[in-house]
Amino acid sequence: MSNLFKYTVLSEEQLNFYHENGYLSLGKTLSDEGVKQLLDQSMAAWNAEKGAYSDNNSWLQNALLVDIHHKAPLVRDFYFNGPVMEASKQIIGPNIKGATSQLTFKMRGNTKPFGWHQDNGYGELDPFNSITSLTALEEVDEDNGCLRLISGSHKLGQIPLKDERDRSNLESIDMEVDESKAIPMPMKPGETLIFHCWTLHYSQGNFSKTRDRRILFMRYADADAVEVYNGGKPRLGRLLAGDTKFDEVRQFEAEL
Ligand SMILES: O=C(O)CCC(=O)C(=O)O
Repeated sequence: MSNLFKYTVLSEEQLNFYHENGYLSLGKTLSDEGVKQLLDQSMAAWNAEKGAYSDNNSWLQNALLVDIHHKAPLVRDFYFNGPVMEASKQIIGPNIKGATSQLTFKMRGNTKPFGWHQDNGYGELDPFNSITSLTALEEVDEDNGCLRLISGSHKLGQIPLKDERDRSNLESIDMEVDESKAIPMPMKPGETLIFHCWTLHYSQGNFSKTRDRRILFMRYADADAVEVYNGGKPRLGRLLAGDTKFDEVRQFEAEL
């Protein structure tokens, strides 16, 4: 993988920035060749199940392809052993599991936003230190729907949803925030942005007529993290580093 993935050790300054602001750009985590191969494999999976944007599909059908690490071997390697997993160890600690891998795509024509939310709003994990990463598989900017976030908003803690039905997978969460504080996060192909599970973020639709907006979304958690919304059961995700007190986590996807 040495020519595909770009590893860095986070400096003290970067770690402080993350803890203070609730986000950090890791810069390039994929080489150009890595982006190409990862995009090729991701598109094969996307086209097999999704394809172009359609007005007839739901928001989720148009935007997400979950468990992409089951469908694209290079995504699996990037998710399990790549630079973002290494950075997660520096932030969360030595025991890490994968909590989510998915493609979050806005193909051209998809002008629907991802409303303001915390990722711990969709799936509240405890301890409250899980990390989301977005890796750009092409140029992402305000025109095609880059992320916007509110620096320091992770310090607000877990914000209750105004309507608990928002939690069902079929509804998207859309919190009210002071948009004047939002910072756009454009990214070049192969760059990764990470943010805290309480950081408020949003992205507008893709208003480019000529470009898609393709991103790999991954989430990492402490290996013992539990699902608050699910009676405190352990989140099942592959153990990627260290150990866990839960046998079911140790066994989960161990064969992959
Ligand atoms: O892909 C995006 O623009 C945002 C994705 C997002 O906010 C999420 O899935 O939590």
